[in-house]
Amino acid sequence: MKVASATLFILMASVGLSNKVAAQTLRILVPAYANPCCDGGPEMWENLVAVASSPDRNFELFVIFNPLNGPGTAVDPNYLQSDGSGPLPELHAAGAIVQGYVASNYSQVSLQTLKEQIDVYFAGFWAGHVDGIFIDEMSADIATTGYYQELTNYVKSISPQARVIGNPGYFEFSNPSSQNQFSPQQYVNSVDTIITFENTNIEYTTNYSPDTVLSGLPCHKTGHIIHTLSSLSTDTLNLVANRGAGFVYATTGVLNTPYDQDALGKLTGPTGLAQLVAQVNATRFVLGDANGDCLVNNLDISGFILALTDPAAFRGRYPFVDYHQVLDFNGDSQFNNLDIGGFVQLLSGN
Ligand SMILES: [Ca+2]
Ligand SMILES: [Ca+2]
Repeated sequence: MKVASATLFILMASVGLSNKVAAQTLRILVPAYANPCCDGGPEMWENLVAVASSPDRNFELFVIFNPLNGPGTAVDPNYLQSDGSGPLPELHAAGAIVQGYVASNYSQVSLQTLKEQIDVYFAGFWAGHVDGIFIDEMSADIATTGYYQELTNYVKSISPQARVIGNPGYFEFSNPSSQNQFSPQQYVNSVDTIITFENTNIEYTTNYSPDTVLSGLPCHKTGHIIHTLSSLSTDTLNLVANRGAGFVYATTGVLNTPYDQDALGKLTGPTGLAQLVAQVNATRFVLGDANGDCLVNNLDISGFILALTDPAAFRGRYPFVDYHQVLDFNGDSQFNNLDIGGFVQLLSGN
């Protein structure tokens, strides 16, 4: 599509502007802690494979793989059989992003032990089936920044594309030792994504009060895990979106094992995962967010131009950004030059 050079100039000149809108491109992060051997496990894993395989899936599906509170000491054939079949390779082949689980016990587990567990996921008996690492029991003390940064660096040294998700499960960070070696920003950046809420829905609706360091971050930086919902509702996902988190899991499951069941808290019967997927699809974009980071700012200009001039290249770079919706400023269900004015207006705050 031809774009007037004067228009491109206007787009490129829209610099120095603040973020206008924070809403959502949600990714689902499923703590798939039920073993596919038994109870609700077979159904959970079948449903995960079905969701991952669906041609209609237009979001990234992350699955936390936790065979034995960590990688375990041998292959569990319920996940992976000796002939290479099983729910784990099926899920991975269907395009789900598999995060291997490790627990850091609030930085009390030795780095050497965790590195050995990470090795098992990437180079040991789970090799080829794991994409990233989920660090549970992340300390909220920013003095531990160096510890988590070292783990992240280690993962990246093995697999530069791997995502490291850390889970303090809490939205406020502390500095009890009054150290000044690390800043809150460095703490948040010690992992790729930080889970800043993991608790009940009542806590989420009444007591969520995030640390100031969490404001204005792109949505791939934070995630929220909400359990003990009375029902799955788009209200919950809209709240997650409005709070700027890009990774979500929501379930009616309850303590002590909210993730050993499906999203409707069931061990058997119809799954809640499909319902969660439908709700995510209904809440997942913000007008003008060309690069899918949930913020609208100058970083979206190059994506906007790419979508206008080379749609195939845009799809290659941002596969889950539906630019026909996200960049349709004049509401005519198409994306073309007629949408430039609305985008410029939004960026310039007019
Ligand atoms: Ca953006
Ligand atoms: Ca349009």
